[in-house]
Amino acid sequence: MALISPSRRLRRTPFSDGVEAAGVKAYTVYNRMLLPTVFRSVQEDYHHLKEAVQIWDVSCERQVELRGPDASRLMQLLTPRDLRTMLPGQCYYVPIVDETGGMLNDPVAVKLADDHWWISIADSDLLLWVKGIAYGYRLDVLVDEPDVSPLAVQGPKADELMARVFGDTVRDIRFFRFKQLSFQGRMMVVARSGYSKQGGYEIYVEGSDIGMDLWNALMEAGRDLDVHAGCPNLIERIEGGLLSYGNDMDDDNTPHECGLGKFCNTQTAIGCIGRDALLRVAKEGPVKQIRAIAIEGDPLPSCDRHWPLLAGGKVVGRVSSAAWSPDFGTNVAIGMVRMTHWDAGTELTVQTPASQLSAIVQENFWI
Ligand code: THG
Repeated sequence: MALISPSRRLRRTPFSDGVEAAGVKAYTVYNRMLLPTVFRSVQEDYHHLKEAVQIWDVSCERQVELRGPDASRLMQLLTPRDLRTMLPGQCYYVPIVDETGGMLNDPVAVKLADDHWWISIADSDLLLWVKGIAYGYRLDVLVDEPDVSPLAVQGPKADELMARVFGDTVRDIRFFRFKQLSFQGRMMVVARSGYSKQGGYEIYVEGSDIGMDLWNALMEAGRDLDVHAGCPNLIERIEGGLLSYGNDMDDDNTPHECGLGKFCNTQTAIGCIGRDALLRVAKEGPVKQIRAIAIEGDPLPSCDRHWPLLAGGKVVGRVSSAAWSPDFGTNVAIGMVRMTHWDAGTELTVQTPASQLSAIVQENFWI
């Protein structure tokens, strides 16, 4: 592939200088912002993520900020997950659906206060939808994209590294909770979350000016922990079944098709947009659903279009993400499979650009 031409429309981040100094080898574009995808190699980054600790520039997880008396009401309009018992200090993984029940995004909602939320978005223009809803419903709420950039600290040594920079209090933060902690006299939201199954934190850095100070402090404090710049890892996220909006699902899919039914309480999420449509699909059940799929053969190229899944010559699904897993010695993949063929152990054929390969539907993801 050729290079990407830099311009103002393709936004740098507060940590881009650190990412470049660390020798980033490839980027993707996410929310019109640079997102690193490779430092040493996808496989070396994968092993290192599972053994040590990495600092990830995930600034592209932009925040949609809701501020004002109707902030909580707006948040509940956006998602079929029941938010009534959610407290400030909590984060929820929330499907966002349109009026047909189609997935618009799968962000992390951060509740700062009853009248103050951040929606930490995946790659779609959610800000426009949220501003439109707020305006159309005449809500008393400000909707904007603030200068907030998440920096993730992921891997088995993340607790030790974070304790050195933010103090031992980080060890007491529970999964999907956050504390406000000080760094160089600035308060930052520090959550136990992140787009890997290796454990770790996300620091929501407010104000681009302090980005590199924090990046450098983490790099220096973790030298003996073998800290390295990293990024969401394709192999590790497929093994863990972490979905990628725009790759594994889009607005043609319901949350139930995505296996996100457990994050929907459509009966009690009164007022949520798409509620009627979702009540119908929840009752009938989805006719296709996300599955873990093992693909036999040599390491596969990256999946940059849907690969058809076939049974008896007929299309019964598609693969949307795939990678060679060194730890499991097979190609691991995420696909959408029709009900008739989604049982664990079902043998299918996948049509990759190069060849037809045997694919087996798995009971669960690998980790
Ligand atoms: N962190 C933050 N913002 C984000 C992401 C993130 N925005 C974009 C993208 N990632 C949104 N998608 C996801 C997908 C999965 C998870 C989080 C965001 C995730 N899932 C856990 C799992 O599946 O194991 C569990 C969630 C739960 O149990 O509540 O973490 O990563 N800030």
